[in-house]
Amino acid sequence: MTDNKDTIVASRRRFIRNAGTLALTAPLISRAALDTGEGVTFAGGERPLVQFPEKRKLILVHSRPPHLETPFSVFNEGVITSNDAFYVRYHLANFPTLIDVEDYRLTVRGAVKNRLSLSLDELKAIAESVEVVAVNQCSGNSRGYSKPRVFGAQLSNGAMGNAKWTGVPLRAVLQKAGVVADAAQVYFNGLDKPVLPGTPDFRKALDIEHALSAEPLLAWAMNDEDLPFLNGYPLKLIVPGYFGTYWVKHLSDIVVLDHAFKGHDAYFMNKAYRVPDNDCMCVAPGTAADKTRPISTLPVRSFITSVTAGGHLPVARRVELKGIAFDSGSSIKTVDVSIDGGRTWKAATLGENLGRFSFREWTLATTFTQKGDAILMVRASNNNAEVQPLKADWNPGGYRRHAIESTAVTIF
Ligand SMILES: Nc1nc2c(c(=O)[nH]1)N[C@H]1C(S)=C(S)[C@@H](COP(=O)(O)O)O[C@H]1N2
Ligand SMILES: [Mo]
Repeated sequence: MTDNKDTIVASRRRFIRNAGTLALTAPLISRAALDTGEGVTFAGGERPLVQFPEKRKLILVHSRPPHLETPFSVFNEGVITSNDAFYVRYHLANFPTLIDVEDYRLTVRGAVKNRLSLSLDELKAIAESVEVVAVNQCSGNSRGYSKPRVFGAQLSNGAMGNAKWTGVPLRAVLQKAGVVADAAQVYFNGLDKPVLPGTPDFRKALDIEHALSAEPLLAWAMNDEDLPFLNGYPLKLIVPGYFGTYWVKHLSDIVVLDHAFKGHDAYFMNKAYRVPDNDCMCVAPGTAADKTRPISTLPVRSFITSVTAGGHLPVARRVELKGIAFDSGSSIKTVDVSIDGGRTWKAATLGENLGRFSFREWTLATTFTQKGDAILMVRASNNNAEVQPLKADWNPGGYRRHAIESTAVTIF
C-alpha cells in the first residue's frame, strides 16, 4: 500500500470522502510496537504498527474491521489527541469506505411528530453550533491488564482520546422533530452493517431524558476539521462523560421509541457492553454477575505520560513528571503522585482547564535521591468524591479499568 492518504474527490458540488485502499488491500504492517502501556501484566504482547488512511502509524488490534490503538506516547504530546493519532474501533465487517456527502441523509423518525430527513447542511442550519472538548474512551480500554484474563481484544491504554467536537445539540434536532409525550428511549444507528443476517446491527440507545439534556451532540468536526473517515465521517454522536460505545459513528438514523429498546437489534445494549448491576460494577474475579446493566459513565482515571514502564530518569536532578487525568464531567479535583511505590504522595499541579469532560494535564517537579528501581504512581479524585482505588476490581467484560496505575522505572 503506497497511498496512505485518504482520497478526497472534490468537484464544484460534490465532496466525496473515501477511505482509500482500506477495503481493497491488507494494511501495511511495519515494525513491532513495544508499547505495552503502564501495566506489569499486559496480556497483548508485542503488537505491530499499521497505517490506515488519514492516520499515522497506530497499533493494530484487528484489521477487518479496523481496530487500532493509539500508541501511548501520543498522550504526552498534549491534552488534545490529534485526529491522525485517534484510536479506531468498529464491530461490523461491512463498514463504509466511501461516503458522498451529497447523498448522505440523517433521518429522525419513530415516536416523533415530524419525520426528518436532513442533509448535512440542513442539519448544520438547525441550531447554532456548539463545541465541547471531551474524552472518548472505549469500555474495554486497558482490558489487557485484567487479572484473571478475560475474552475480548487485549487492549493496552490507548483506546482513548480527547478532542474538541463541533456540532449541534441532539436535543435541537429532537425538538425540531417533535418528540411525543410518552417517548422512553432513542436509538442511534450508523452506516456500517453486519455481513451476515444473523449478526445484530450496531445500535445504541439513550434514555429520552439524557437525549433531551444539553450534553449529547451531533458532531461533524473534530479538532476543527472534518471527522476522520474512520472516526465516523460525516456525523458522529458525542455523549460527553459516557463511554465511547454510545458515540455512534457514520450516524444515519435516530429513532425515538415509546418503549425501551429491545430485541435482536438491541444486542449492543441488552447483551453486550454491560456491567454487573451493583455499586462497584464488579464481581469476584472469575465469576459471573447475576444481574447486569448497560455500561454508562467514565470513572475517574489518571496516567503518567512523560515516562513509560522501563523508562530511565536521572538521579539528583529536577525532573518534571507530567500526565493526564479525566472523569465523567464532575471535574478533576486532585492529582497525587508517588515516586516510592505508594508510601508517600505529593499533590501535582493541574494544568489548563479545557472543560469538565476533557483530559486535564497535571505536572509535578521532583528530584530522585537514590539510584535504582522506582515505582511511580498517580491517583486522581474528582468533585463527585470518587478516588481511584489501589487495587483493580474485576468484571467479565474487562470494562472500565480505573485502578491507580504503577510505572516501574530506573533511576540512574
Ligand atoms: N457505527 C458505529 N459506531 C460505533 C461503533 C461501531 O462499531 N459502529 N463502535 C463504538 C465503540 S464500542 C467505540 S469504543 C467507539 C470508538 O470510536 P472511534 O472509532 O471514533 O475511536 O465507537 C463507537 N461507535
Ligand atoms: Mo468500545
